[in-house]
Amino acid sequence: MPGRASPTSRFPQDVLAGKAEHSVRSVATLRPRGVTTPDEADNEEAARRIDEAEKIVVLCGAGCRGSVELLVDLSDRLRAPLFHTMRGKDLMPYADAHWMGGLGMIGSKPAYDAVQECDLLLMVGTDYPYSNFLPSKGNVIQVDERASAIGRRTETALGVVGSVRPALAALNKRVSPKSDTAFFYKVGHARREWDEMLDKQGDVMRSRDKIHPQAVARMVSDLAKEDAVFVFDTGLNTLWSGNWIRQSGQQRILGSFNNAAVGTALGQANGVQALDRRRQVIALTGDGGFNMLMGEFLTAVHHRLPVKVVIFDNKAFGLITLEAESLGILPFRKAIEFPNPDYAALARACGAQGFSVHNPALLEATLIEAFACPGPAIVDCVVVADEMPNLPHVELDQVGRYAVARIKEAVAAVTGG
Ligand SMILES: Cc1ncc(C[n+]2csc(CCOP(=O)(O)OP(=O)(O)O)c2C)c(N)n1
Ligand SMILES: [Mg+2]
Repeated sequence: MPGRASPTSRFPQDVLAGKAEHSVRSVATLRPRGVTTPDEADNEEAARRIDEAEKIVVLCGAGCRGSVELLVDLSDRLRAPLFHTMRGKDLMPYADAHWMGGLGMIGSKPAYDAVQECDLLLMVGTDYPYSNFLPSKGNVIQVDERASAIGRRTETALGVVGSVRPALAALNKRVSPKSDTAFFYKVGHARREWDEMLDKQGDVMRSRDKIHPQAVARMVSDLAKEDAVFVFDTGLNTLWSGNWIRQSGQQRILGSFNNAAVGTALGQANGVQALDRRRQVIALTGDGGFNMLMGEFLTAVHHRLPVKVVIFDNKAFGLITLEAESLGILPFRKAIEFPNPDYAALARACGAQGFSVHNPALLEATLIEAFACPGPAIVDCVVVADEMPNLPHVELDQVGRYAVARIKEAVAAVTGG
């Protein structure tokens, strides 16, 4: 797909049932996407700017798939931390010292700080959309085979139009190695401290009587197979899954990351599972998202797709509360909050297995049992509804607005208003 728009195909039945009389010659001309070789002059200029810079950060997007060893090589040569976009997260193991985490809300303060502090940000294979996390002073080199992506999100000093692999190979050949490791280790240290905070937030026994959503994501991560496929839905749950899953490097993370369409995780999980029935496929979804397209669970049962559905059950469109609060608007709770069905009973009524867990002490055992089911299963994880996500980068005035919204809510709670 040259433009990479989300494709929609509809075929009339008679087309599907029709028989081609001749072989189709043009099939032979279909090839996987070709490689775009960057311009030599651009490679030279990129290498020159890299050589001039001291502190370099690399932001890696989904376009880096298939080029991981070149990224590591570049990171070693430049002593440059590698950060990733959401779609890039699964490219390398969480534990790899080069792979310092995400940028943005699915990301950390150390990533934000490093990007703001660096002399040069190299954006590779990404159309990362959150401009307020990117530098605004133009110290950016962007490598992308889509010329249209270059300079689209922030001011860019140099655009290299080309596929990631040849571009990285060209840079690795040209750049002079750097010896100063101070920035790399400083960022690495900050990242480890951030991770320790995540560990605490994701500790299943943080509260004795309630499950925090971070613990659900972390437990799923700890129990998943080395090559599991996680499919995320959209909402607050994307933040829990995105920040607390520690990917192995062989696992895949999929989701509606460009469109942010709520309710799509289970349908995607079914599709992935249909391609490989032996691979562990885990859909992580909010309750709102699951409710929107819960019929997909019948598809899983019908086609014997052993997907596992983990529901973050907060009885609300959680992210919408936060969106309202960030604008200083009182959330319209009648529309945001809703009752849920008994998901475990629903799973059984569909002919599958269902589990429900409220007690943090039982979370691990419940997930182990559910993941061991040979067929599809739902795990209803009843989680704390008012958990706040970390805000690696929040403008002070936004913090102010949160506070205003909280005060308005407190007043409303007291006055009934
Ligand atoms: C198809 C679609 N409808 C609505 C939205 C707007 N939206 C974004 S997040 C969200 C809330 C999702 O709620 P839930 O699945 O319960 O997840 P939570 O935020 O509670 O984790 C909504 C409605 C969207 N992105 N896509
Ligand atoms: Mg919800």
